[in-house]
Amino acid sequence: MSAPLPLALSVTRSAWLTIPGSDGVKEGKFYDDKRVMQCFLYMRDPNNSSEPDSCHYAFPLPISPVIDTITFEVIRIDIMPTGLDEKIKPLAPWKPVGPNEYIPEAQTLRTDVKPLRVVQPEGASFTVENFSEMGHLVRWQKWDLKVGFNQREGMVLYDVHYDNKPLFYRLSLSDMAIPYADPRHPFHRKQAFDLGDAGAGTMANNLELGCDCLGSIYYINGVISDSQGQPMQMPNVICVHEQDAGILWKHTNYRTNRPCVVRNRELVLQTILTVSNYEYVLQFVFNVAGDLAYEVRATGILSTQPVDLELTKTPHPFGTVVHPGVLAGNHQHFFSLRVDPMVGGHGNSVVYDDAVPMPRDPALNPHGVGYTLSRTTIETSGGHDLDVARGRSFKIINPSVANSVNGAAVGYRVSAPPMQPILADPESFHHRRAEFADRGVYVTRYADGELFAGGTYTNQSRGGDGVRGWAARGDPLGAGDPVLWVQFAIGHVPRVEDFPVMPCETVRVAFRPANFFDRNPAIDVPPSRQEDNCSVALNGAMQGVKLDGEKGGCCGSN
Ligand SMILES: [Cu+2]
Repeated sequence: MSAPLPLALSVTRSAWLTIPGSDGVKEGKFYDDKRVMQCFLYMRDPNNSSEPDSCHYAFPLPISPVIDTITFEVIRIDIMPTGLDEKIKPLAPWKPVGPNEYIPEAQTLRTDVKPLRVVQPEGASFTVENFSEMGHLVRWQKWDLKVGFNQREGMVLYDVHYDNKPLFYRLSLSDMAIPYADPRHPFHRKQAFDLGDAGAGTMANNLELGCDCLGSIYYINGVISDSQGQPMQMPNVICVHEQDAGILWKHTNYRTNRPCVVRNRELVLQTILTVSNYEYVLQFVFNVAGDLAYEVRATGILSTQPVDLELTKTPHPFGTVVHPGVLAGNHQHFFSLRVDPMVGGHGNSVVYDDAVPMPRDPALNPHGVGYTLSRTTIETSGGHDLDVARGRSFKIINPSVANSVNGAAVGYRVSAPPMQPILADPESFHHRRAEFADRGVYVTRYADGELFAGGTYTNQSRGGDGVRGWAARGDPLGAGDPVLWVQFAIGHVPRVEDFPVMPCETVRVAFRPANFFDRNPAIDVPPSRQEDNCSVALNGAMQGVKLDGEKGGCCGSN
């Protein structure tokens, strides 16, 4: 049995537009020099076509028009390969398959989830004030920082201080690259630069109370320019709230059984992007111990493509079948965080420390257990990588400010997860265009206008204008004005569980003080107290239990 494709209505509202990158083919066949968009088409569930939120990514179509974005002409229609290789098969009538919906009304919802409310009876511990038409000053737990918002980067932080000590001049996500692995035409050009191509500000969600974050929330609006240069209000694009983050530090004196425990609390500045099928939850997260983190949660819907129905149970070389007739291609998500530091003031250096085994020595290391640290100062701009075997850690230090306890240069350590570099080969346009996806860390000398790791213009870019090129200048750094570009990634081999909507895949980069303070900066945070927390023992087992010598239960107060 076959059914007609309901193209007339659904295709126009179910396209995934992508700006295909250059592939170097210039004979005209692929129109590499024109400004074009490739449209991946989907259809609505023919049996439920009146539902606007039906998941069309379960119905990918094997045809893909390419549109001249100047004239809006359809300049060609590509037929996609739907087998295991590059062969293009004649189009065949659609064979019916069932839907795969994510909307709640299409599910049998579980009934045993009880409300979980975040209550702050005395209000939030942070304040927000406008310091200009466009900026907000946030103060929380010794932190102060300014928040901006723009079309390209979305949320940007400026002038970040802790306890009036300068830490960061400017922090922003500078770009993303998502290269796909399918080598077949037209998929070989599929690489999204979600900030450069679309704009994190343009794509920012209007956040909703009670949905996107819990508790006492402050919402920040943005203003960007529209495509005609007119101001466009972007309401509720950043939310600010506090969250509990488990235990920060604890010690129990086993001799007296007195515990001292302090809970961690975080201040979250969150913005969420919807870039066609995908969502990115982007957060700057501060804690009470002087830590700052940048967290990305990738969610939303996989970018899907058709695969022959009879191959549903056959392993595919370029992706995972997530639904009958639906292939989700393998891809990598690369993020580049731009860090313009002022740790302890301006005049910073970037170093990395390796933990290295000591050679055996009859006097100094006779048992072969010794290891020590080896510090390397990055003297010229360039690219660097983590080295797990050496426990490599990058640090931003201020050589002219000494720690009051041990005399070390004050610093902040950068903790990024190990990253598999871009897999596309160095000659490929994927690799050339994703200027930041090959190295874990780039360090450049500050230069005006160098804000976006993938270059200023990523649409159909061909590489050469981005952080790899800037770093290659070999600029001397010294204790000058370095800019650190921290890359992190998600290697995404899709799972069936990622469809029809993907549970968040989370990746976090942390900046932690390293010999910056003179002791644990959270030593003055009040202990966790039942009088404040009002926790409830559900089984009553703890009620009335008091161990010998224990003073005041969990909070250890006298
Ligand atoms: Cu992905």
